[in-house]
Amino acid sequence: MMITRFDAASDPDYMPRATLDKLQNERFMATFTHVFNNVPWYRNRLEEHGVRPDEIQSIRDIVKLPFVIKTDLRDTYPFGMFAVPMNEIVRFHASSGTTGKPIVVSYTDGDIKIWRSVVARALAAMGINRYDVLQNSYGYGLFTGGLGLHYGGEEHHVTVIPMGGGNTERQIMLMRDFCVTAVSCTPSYFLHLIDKGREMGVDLKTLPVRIGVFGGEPWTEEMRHKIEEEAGIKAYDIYGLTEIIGPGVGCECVCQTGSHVFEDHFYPEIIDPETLEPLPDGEQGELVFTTLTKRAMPMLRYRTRDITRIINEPCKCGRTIRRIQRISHRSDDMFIIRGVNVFPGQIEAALLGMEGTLPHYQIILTRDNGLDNIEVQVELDSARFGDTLREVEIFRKQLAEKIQHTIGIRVSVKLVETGVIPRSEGKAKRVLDKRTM
Ligand code: DLL
Repeated sequence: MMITRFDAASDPDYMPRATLDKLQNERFMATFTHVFNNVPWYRNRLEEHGVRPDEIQSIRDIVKLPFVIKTDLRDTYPFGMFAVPMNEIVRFHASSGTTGKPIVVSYTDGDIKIWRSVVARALAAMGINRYDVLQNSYGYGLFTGGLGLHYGGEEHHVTVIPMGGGNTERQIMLMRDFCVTAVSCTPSYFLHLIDKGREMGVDLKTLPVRIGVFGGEPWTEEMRHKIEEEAGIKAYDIYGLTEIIGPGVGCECVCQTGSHVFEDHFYPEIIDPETLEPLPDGEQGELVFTTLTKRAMPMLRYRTRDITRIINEPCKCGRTIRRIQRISHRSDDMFIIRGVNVFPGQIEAALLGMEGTLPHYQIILTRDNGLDNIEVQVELDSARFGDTLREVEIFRKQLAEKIQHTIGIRVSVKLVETGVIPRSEGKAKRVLDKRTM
């Protein structure tokens, strides 16, 4: 499948690589100078690491720069990373950390324009156009999902319904009555929408909805298939994080083979999370971003904790900007149980690989007399409700074996009724670690 394109070579998605490299270099140098001149925290950090500004001559020297991590942003709360005076700032967002203070980010008018443009490019890459009606069910407010998709949708001339999260019955009603063709929300919330629709006698397959813009949390290929099948839509991945801009750092195109990174604004690197050494394209490691154009709060080498690899091979869509593989997990999502490293995504893939389970699950970790236990609670598909107790028990054992085979340790599986696992309106909480409670 080769997709024909008619965009000019100046379109940043399709720029010749050499032109893009040059642009990245110029923009990186301008950002470095801006940050060095305007953020005392960065100046001190460079000094502590013994890096002189004249050592940074081109983007190749980026590897000499120290990394920025989440706690640096907490330590400088609220405004310590800002690179412009307050009268140039037009917006704040914040990410709610699990503990303590949030991370505060800021935008100039120009930064907002960049954000709108990258989200618009993301929607275009997914095949959304001005005839589409987008129900935006990401949360509005300090979370970047709602306003990010809202402004990006308008920039792309899509009709945006500023729905926000929650009020699920109403979401179904509007989806049907407003002839919605695209929905943006977390994949876990979309599952909830499918279920609620069913309860209300509305099969999403019969509605005009054709595209889902899903991100904000990790999800698996198995989850994509489930969603596409049950709702009769194409489900695309959109990636982003508050510290870099919000949604729209990257997204999938219609080929669905990894997210293109908008490299003219965000420079990606992969590092080994242990040694912190850069890794070549193709190797899996931690994703690090440097913003190339943001003014209010630029980031130099921000460690995302997201684990992926850069795909350098050309994409069939013709875009020259590189892709990242679907984020398999975050390095801090991992839990260690009886010495074995486990990621929730591994369990999700094993569960959804079996017929007869619903995509609603939760992983519960407990400690009993010093011994760690892992229980996976998963909802049973109504198609199995007619099974005998013995059949259900056999199925439960098969599931436990499948997960054990994937993660290498024994787990207990509990099959629960539909609706027992809490539904999320935003990011799903997959792991309940009661060992430390
Ligand atoms: O979740 C921004 C966003 C909103 C992206 C809506 C896409 C759609 P934060 O709350 O700062 O920002 O969370 C960022 O969420 O580092 C990843 O760990 C995770 N994440 C975001 N998108 C994806 C995705 C928003 N498509 C953190 N796949 C990131 C996997 C994702 N993980």
